[in-house]
Amino acid sequence: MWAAFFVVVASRFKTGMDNKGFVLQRGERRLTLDRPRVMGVLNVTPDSFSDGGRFYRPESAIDQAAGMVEAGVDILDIGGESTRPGAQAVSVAEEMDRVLPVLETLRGRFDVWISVDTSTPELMRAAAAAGADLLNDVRALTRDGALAAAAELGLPVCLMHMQGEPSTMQQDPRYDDVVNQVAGYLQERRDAAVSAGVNAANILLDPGFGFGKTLAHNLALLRALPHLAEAGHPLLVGLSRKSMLGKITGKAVDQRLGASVAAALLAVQRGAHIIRVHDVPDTVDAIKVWHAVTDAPARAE
Ligand code: 9MG
Repeated sequence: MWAAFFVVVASRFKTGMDNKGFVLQRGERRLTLDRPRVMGVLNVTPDSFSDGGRFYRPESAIDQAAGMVEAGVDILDIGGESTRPGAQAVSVAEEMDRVLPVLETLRGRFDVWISVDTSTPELMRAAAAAGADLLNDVRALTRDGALAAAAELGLPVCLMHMQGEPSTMQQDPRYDDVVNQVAGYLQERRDAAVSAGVNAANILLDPGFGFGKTLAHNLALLRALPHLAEAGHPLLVGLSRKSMLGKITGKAVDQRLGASVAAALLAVQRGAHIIRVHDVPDTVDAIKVWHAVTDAPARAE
């Protein structure tokens, strides 16, 4: 019995859990995931699907980030490559030119966690040197050199599932069993990352809503979040303003606030640890309500 107890305790240390849950670590900086965290989307691309490239100018992106920080964001996610369905690839130089000046300015100004949304090893290295805390890779470290870069840098990393590439991924996506295939892929990429030297405690998994998936696939995955959490890693999810919400509500991308907040809460309820959103103030409020209900004593006197 004691042997079993020690195995459980040791495995909790090994996977980065303390008694309150998961903890991401970047050097001395720690982000506890004992409560749902809000990641704010900061696209510095001319063609992002949800904000139409409004924050493409570095000054606009910085103002936008300042608003998110004031609203209580936990992580800023800066991306210089559009990954919306149909988007074309961007050169490494262009992606670096878009992201690095914004990252450098934000790092000098704010203490919140900063994530860089990239699959490009050169940018991963430059971003780490500029003070990024987290790598968010929608290609799950599959690009040449990405596994080695992530292992060498020691930053927490999010491994996301995508079927295909953004330019074609929404052309008739198919699965035999979407939940088990996505779970299997994430397990495979997690094992590859750990074998390359990434600390298992610093790995987040993400089913990749909308990345090569129909509405039915996305809904099956949302329902199955508790099953995906059984892999023993914190879950990051992005549902904000996505076309699945447009399909459900019939609303255009700039009219999906209510649907996005509802989807975020449903994900939190099913065990998501980090919610990637455009509308930070409304999501922060929704999570406050969620806390008030879940933290309340079972019976009020
Ligand atoms: C960059 N990006 C766009 N959508 C995303 C999602 O759902 N998850 C993650 N991790 N990144 C995303």
